[in-house]
Amino acid sequence: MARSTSAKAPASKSVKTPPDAAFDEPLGDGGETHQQTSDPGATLTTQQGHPVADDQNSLRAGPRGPTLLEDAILREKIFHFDHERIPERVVHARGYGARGEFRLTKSLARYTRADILTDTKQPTEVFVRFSTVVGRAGSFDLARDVRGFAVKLYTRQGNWDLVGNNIPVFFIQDAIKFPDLVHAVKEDPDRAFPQAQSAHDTFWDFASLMPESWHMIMWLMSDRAIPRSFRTMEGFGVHSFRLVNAKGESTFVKFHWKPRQGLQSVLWNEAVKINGADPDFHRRDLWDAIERGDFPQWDLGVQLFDEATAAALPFDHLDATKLIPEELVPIEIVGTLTLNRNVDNFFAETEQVAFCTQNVPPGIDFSDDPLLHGRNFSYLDTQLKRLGSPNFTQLPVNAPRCPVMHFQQDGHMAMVNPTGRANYEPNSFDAGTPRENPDVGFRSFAAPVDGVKARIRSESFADHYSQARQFFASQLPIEQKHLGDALVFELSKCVRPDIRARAVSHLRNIDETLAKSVADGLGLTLPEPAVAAQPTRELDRSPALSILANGPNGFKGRKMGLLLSDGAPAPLVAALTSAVEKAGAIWEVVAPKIGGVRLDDGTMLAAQQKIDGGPSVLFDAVAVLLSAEGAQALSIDAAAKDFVSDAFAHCKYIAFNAAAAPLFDAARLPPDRDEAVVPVQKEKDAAAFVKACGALRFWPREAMVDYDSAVSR
Ligand code: HDE
Repeated sequence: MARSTSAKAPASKSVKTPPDAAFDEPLGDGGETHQQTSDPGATLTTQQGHPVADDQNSLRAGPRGPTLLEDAILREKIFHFDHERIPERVVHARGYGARGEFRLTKSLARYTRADILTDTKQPTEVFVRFSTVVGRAGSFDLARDVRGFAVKLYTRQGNWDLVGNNIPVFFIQDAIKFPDLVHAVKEDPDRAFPQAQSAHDTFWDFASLMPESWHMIMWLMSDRAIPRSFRTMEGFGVHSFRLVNAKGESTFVKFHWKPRQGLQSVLWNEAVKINGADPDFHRRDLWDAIERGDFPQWDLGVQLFDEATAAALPFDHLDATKLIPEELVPIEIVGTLTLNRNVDNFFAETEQVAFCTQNVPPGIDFSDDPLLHGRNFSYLDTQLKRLGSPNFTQLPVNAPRCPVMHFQQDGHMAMVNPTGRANYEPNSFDAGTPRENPDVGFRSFAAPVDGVKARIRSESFADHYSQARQFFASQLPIEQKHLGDALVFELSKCVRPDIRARAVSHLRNIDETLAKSVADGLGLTLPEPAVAAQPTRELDRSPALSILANGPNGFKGRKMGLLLSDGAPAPLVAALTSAVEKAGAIWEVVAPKIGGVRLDDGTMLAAQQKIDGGPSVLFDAVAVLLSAEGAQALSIDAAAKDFVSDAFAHCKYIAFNAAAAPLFDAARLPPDRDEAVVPVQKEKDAAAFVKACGALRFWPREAMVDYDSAVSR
């Protein structure tokens, strides 16, 4: 079953990507794949299509003699293998993609002529790639880090790439500082560690010398940087963009993705353990949810504002270190994104997807945010480096789904090639070649531009602390505590005391109590406040900035871990699993042996995890249902004890049957357990327990079991 490498010539003389471009067909030529064929007797071939007789042995002179250079089959196979990798992304290297669709529910025709924001009838195909920023492609999912939330919308007027993050602001104001930021946060150039984390001297050295980074640092130290799932994160376009209508009028816009799953994060101690137990925690979660038909959804929200509103804001909206609180400019929900298909091939899609912030259809335009302008250069440039050819737009995952008509030609791996003679414009050869079209074509907003050429930072960008303070003030007490703990953790990893002190000097401009408690947690004398370009102002709290105030209202989409032993009570197991399923959640059995457990009615129940491979950090809530013998045996098992004590320490809801109690004692749970450690005896207890699990955590417990207790507030 040969995979063809010949390109199909389009009918038109211009370059045209068929609307059905091989998105459904994993290999770029739209041909058959070499791994999946309906022919059970398919013959293995070389890349050139030569049938292969022996794929186990290379060509040798005698059974113990030298391998022959003549072996073209061996050489081709090794040659191709040697070139399997392409450069990983310089940032956001570790990512995970999925396909889906966007449906507009409310037309924005008053503001824009972009088809995707005005046509409420037709859905638009999308590809989303979530990512961490700092770690390499093989790093773990639960680093404390910003998450990328990049969306490619294949609109009928060309691709729109909304390349956002799960945090609405950024570290720096000017693109010229981006290489410095990234160098500082990535591994040190001499020792190549620490990887995939900001908890080290060079990051905090840079941050403490860059006052503008402190608003984003507050977000990075908050639980936003350790999300429970990609499904439970918000997405933000960050910059102000413009919508431009048919009359050429412009309205500023900020884009938001609001997860219908609610916001949810993990605890830091949990994150550390998840990274060991399942480094692919986030990608597995997304893959599994889509496979089981539990399609994650996000509503698209827009904040629309005119020049007058922008001028009246207490900060400059062109400064990417600032957000516009929802309470000031409300968010209007205009559509929904649904992820409903996993990729067929990770490399072809998730690795080769090439987002470019410059990709906007007519009706969407840029503001003068200097960071955005730098990005508009960087993304195209980086794609050439990574994908190696200006023809990366022809890869199925990148190809627009609308007609593509131009006179650009040739280059590496040109797969979609024009025919005919006229490869320039204007020409008089063929009436069928494309022409510019002022009616439907892209026109930049006619913004007046005036200024003196200079390397300059606007005075209106100078307030570095007021929104950092506002963010902190908008968190619930438990979230404030986590933020303080995170700062202490990260700065404790800095070896140089002067860097720790310089970092705390910024906190004094943000919140005195926070500064004091972090200094205390570090064993540091409170330093003088950092010199501030502008004094910190008191801004109103923004409840929308809290995760816990915007969490899910139920256990739907979550996962229960059932720690079972042989002889566990079958009726309770049945009641619990059916209550979990009724709540739209899922469950997994954790057992001493992966072969499963024999319940007390003699039925066998398969296990998905052996205890030491399925710690409770992988679950949102747990139930421990054991026989007396099982409890006794597990009471001396360190992994079983960790299962229970971690679930307790991470404030999870825990159900148990009476026979399981000895394990709880062995795990040294305090005797006066709280209301979220729930005895279940009868079937109705199971339903009530699952209902209670909707709260996801029992926070009052945290004061009792504070792993990160360096800071006591
Ligand atoms: Fe990026 N960024 N970035 N970035 N960024 C890249 O492009 C860059 C910034 C973001 O899943 C790179 O294809 C500069 C802000 C995401 O493929 C590169 C600046 C935001 C992704 C690049 C920024 C982002 C990237 C690396 C400062 C949030 C992953 C590989 C001016 C709004 C996209 C690539 C994916 C990736 C440059 C700042 C988000 C090098 C120069 C602000 C989600 O081009």
